[in-house]
Amino acid sequence: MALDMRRVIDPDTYFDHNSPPTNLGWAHDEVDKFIKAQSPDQRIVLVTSGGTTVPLENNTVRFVDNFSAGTRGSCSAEQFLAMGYAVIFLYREQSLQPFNRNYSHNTKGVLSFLERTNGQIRIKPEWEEKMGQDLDNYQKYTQENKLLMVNFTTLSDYLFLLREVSLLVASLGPRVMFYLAAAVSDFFIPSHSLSEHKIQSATGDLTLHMNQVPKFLRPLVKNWAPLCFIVSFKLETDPELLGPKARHALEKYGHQVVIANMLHTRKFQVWLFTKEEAMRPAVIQISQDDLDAGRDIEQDLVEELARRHQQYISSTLQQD
Ligand code: PAZ
Repeated sequence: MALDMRRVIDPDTYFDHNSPPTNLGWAHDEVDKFIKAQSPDQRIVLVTSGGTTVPLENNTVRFVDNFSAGTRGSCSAEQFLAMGYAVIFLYREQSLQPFNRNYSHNTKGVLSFLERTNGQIRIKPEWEEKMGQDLDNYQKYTQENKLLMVNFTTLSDYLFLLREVSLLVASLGPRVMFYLAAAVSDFFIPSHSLSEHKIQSATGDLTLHMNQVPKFLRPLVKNWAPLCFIVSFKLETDPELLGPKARHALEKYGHQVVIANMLHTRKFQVWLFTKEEAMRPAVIQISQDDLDAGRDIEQDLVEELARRHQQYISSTLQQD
């Protein structure tokens, strides 16, 4: 399979030529209700999480996927809630969700938190405390209107939903943080070039022509939500590229923070690039022992971002 990736189109053209997701109207109404239910000084974060798909067929059998389990996003959402934020969680369907992530994708084995005793199914004693906390937290935050979950599957779903939510929360200004941890495809096949039905193998090898996805961070920062505190992520596999690409993103889009991480060490180490710390980014890291003991790097990362977000809110209030 050969990939031919060329032609850059602008964001507006993208929306004109692709169909919105079926949950766009629902998401609009729910986000609108959610933000109206918050108190005037409530800090809000939009957490994006999981990878986008790029379908190869209109009746989709095959698609190109972006790597992301949703660990960063779901774990961060829990931390933001614990720090008093209201969270809009825009996530890839079937990826990890806050408070459910340890059960739906349990690495210790399917349903390994359950056992049968005297014919009765019950939670294993060692899981009871954690599960109880997760259940209580999930119920508390949803009932208090502090957690709203919106799902996407394709790149197109994601972009439409991101624009919709951004435009709705933009009026709340600096007290909104964007935490863009989703892994979003850089390439796509425009809908008019998609095969209607399943691509057949009878004709031999498959060559794909993929267009470059417009850079949506530009309109997000400049037009959709210009007063909000925006944190983007940069994932690389070549260590030589990570710093230069993170700095380039900051210069190009002019937002507040780029969090840089390497694929294989992302659970242990991340770098925070800002305009002031472009050459000496702050490092957040934990050890394998910390991880084994149940500590997630997101605890420290979210704490640090919440601190910086508070400074940003205070500095914009001083300017008024
Ligand atoms: O979801 P996950 O925990 O498996 O991975 C998180 C991540 C690596 C997708 C995230 O930290 C990230 O870097 N997101 C942006 C990816 C990108 O550059 O498109």
